[in-house]
Amino acid sequence: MDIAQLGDKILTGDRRALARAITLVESGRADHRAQATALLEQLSSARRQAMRIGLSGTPGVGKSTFIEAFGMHLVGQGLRVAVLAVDPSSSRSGGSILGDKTRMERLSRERNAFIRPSPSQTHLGGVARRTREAVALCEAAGFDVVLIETVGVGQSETVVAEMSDLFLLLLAPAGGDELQGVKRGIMEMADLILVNKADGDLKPAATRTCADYAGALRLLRKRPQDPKEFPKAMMVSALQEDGLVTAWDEMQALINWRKENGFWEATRANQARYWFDQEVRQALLARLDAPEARAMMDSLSSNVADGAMSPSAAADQMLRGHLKV
Ligand SMILES: Nc1nc2c(ncn2[C@@H]2O[C@H](COP(=O)(O)OP(=O)(O)O)[C@@H](O)[C@H]2O)c(=O)[nH]1
Ligand SMILES: [Mg+2]
Repeated sequence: MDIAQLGDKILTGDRRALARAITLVESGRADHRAQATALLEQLSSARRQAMRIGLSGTPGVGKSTFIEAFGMHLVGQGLRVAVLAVDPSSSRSGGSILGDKTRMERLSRERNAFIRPSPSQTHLGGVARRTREAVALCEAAGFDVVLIETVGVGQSETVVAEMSDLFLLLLAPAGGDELQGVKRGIMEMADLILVNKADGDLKPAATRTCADYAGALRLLRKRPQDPKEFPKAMMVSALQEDGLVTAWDEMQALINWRKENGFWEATRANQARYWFDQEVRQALLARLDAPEARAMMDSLSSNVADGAMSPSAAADQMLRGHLKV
């Protein structure tokens, strides 16, 4: 594969070249990894930036319906929209967006849209890197907005939030008066809470839920990267395409404020540091999985179990002798 040529095609916005490049960054092969790194280096000099929007919500809350309707709205404004997914469980569920492409039927037919399902990979670290690099590829391909979807499972929200300029939490109207067990840590990541399904019989419940979350957001510690009114909660109906224009206006207002006040740049710089740190940690951990390292671990482990060595002496020997950089 001619990497320079592939890079040039991506810069012209070629979606097939983009799809091929994402396949490349997903590959575990060492030669592919080297090519992917070269490609990303080539493309980074273009310094193109999209608005990266993270979107989280439990299954059934309406993420796919929202992305379809919201994406169509953006495309209608002349914007180019890419949709990616982080789903560490996708090897079990068969892919989060893949089955959903039918729900994004209109968007997937748009020239100015690009939808990429999550690869079937269980390792969250691998999914994180692949998604982060796919985002960079979409930016180089000239997309204006990159939507990064995740299902609300464990750490995947953190992964998505650490690669987004703006983080949306999608919720459904609650039956009772209790908050829907949304973890505090996830609430703290949200820039905008969207209470979906605010239509028909669900409207009154949506109104209550929205008020509850607006109240809960006011109780959180103020973040420096927010103007006065943020984070905020609002109602939408993805199905009836209600509130989407307002939601987009809010997102733009927030992003513009952050750009004007230096938080956009600062956040991206912090995210780059975070991912550098993660990459180093993961690469070190991966060394433990090499066959020789495993064999040495096993043998030292037996020594420790026999009482022939102390755990710390064995660890020291392992680190000095076998994991040297
Ligand atoms: N009433 C109503 N139903 C919705 C809305 N958005 C999605 N749904 C329905 O909720 C179900 C799950 O939607 P889906 O987009 O697949 O949710 P996801 O699992 O979060 O991607 C589907 O039956 C949708 O038709 C909405 O705004 N109002
Ligand atoms: Mg879905």
